[in-house]
Amino acid sequence: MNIHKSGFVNIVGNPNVGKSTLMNAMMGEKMSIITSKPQTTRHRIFGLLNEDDYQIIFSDSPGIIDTPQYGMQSSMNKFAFSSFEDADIVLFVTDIFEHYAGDEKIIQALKDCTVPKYLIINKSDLDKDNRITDLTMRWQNLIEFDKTFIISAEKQINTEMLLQQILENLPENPPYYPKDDLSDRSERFFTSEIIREQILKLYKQEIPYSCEVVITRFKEEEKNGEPMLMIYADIYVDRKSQKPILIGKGGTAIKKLGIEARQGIEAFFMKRVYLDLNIKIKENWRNDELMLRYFGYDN
Ligand SMILES: Nc1nc2c(ncn2[C@@H]2O[C@H](COP(=O)(O)OP(=O)(O)OP(=O)(O)O)[C@@H](O)[C@H]2O)c(=O)[nH]1
Ligand SMILES: [Mg+2]
Repeated sequence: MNIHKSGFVNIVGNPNVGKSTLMNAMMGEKMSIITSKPQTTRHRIFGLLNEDDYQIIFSDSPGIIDTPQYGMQSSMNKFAFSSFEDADIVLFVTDIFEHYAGDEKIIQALKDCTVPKYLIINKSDLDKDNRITDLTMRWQNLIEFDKTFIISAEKQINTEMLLQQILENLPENPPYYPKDDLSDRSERFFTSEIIREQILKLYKQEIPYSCEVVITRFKEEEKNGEPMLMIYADIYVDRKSQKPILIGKGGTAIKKLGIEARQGIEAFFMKRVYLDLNIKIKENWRNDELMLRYFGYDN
């Protein structure tokens, strides 16, 4: 009988180090949204890499937040730390710029972690002044990792080598999910993420962090003999004053958001899309238990 391997490969680390970029590189697909702003990812997202003899479940997670200021951020941290509980392999991602003092919560979690754990030093393509040798030594003094990989998730340097090592350590198991699934997440989830990605890219300061997107209707219809996705989304802001900012002068900002998000959704589903965006105000939703549950931040 042929051997089949399957297991959870959980990606953890601080915000903005390239966890989602790594997830997408390993999957060869856009699963998680990526932006230059920290705290882009807010949930755990599974990407399923399927071959005849294996199924890797990659788990992307929010970056760990030092001092959570809202219920939403506490939930994000819970999602992140839960990645240690169900992992078969942990990929701890840092980049060539990060420094740890050694007393951080995540360092303790890594020390306590009993499954194989790999140190992933990302963004090697930006290493102009050869920091990597020094960094690797520092890490070796701090934690005993099973393997170290110096990679560029963006340029896909050493990612194939990482995949081969994961396959070696992956436990023998039947698949956990149907073999033709790509993710545990729904079409609605990916749609809301693509809209949020554009909010992160187009708006400044606190605005993206105050927004949440909910898809209220997602339906395929036929328009002029062609399939078209009809999508209605609510964008929640947590202060009244943020609504006019989201709309912009004469509606220019929201119009741009609508166009960019629609194009992103069309590229993802490879279908034409009609997108309707509706702004809603829910004061202080980031600390509102009911709203957090509605938005999927319950643990
Ligand atoms: N030059 C370079 N940039 C990278 C690399 N990997 C990621 N980035 C950039 O780093 C930024 C953050 O990447 P993400 O993948 O969103 O980081 P993340 O760790 O998922 O961040 P959070 O979701 O906020 O926790 C983006 O601007 C990426 O384009 C890399 O290998 N090289
Ligand atoms: Mg991310």
